[in-house]
Amino acid sequence: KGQRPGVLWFTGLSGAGKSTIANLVEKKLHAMGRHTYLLDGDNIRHGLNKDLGFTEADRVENIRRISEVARLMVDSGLIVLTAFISPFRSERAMARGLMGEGEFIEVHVDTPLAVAEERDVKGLYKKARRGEIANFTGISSPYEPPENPELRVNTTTQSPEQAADQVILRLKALGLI
Ligand code: GGZ
Repeated sequence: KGQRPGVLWFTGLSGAGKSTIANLVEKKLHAMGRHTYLLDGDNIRHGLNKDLGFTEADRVENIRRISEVARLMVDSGLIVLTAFISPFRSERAMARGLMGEGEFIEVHVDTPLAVAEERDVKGLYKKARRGEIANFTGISSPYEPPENPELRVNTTTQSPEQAADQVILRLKALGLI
């Protein structure tokens, strides 16, 4: 019992910790014998979506294609993890609408802008503040936080490992695993 496919949709600011947590969750799912696929900037923005930038229209198209790919992967029985900012509520709702009942698990990686900017692992916030990157999420492009995510994880009070454990617990409660 408790073996269903679905998509774990991570959303949050640049540098919030989406990829880090998604990678840890994927490891834990593998240890449980589940088949997964992680979609992130590395395998999507450099391939399928390399024609897209960061204007509003391009982000909408980015998320639309990712949603359709995730839909196909869920059809094949996988647990799909997506780690994209996905800043707009309407696109996340569209992604949810493509999935079946109970197949869309939205995880808000709720790192405040001040914290992500302070960490600035890639130095992108500094560049965005200097005006060297246009349409940067949180600085010059909006982020609309989810109102009713299946799970919200706080990365200021817990480690990525603890956040990943929380995701696993939620998946058990929802009956995916
Ligand atoms: C936001 C940008 C931008 C702009 C480049 N705004 O921290 P990162 O580097 O690794 O993650 C960010 C990533 C965001 O791509 P997504 O596909 O997740 O965005 S969206 O869902 O909104 O389509 C960041 C880098 O790309 N990056 N320029 N202007 N992030």
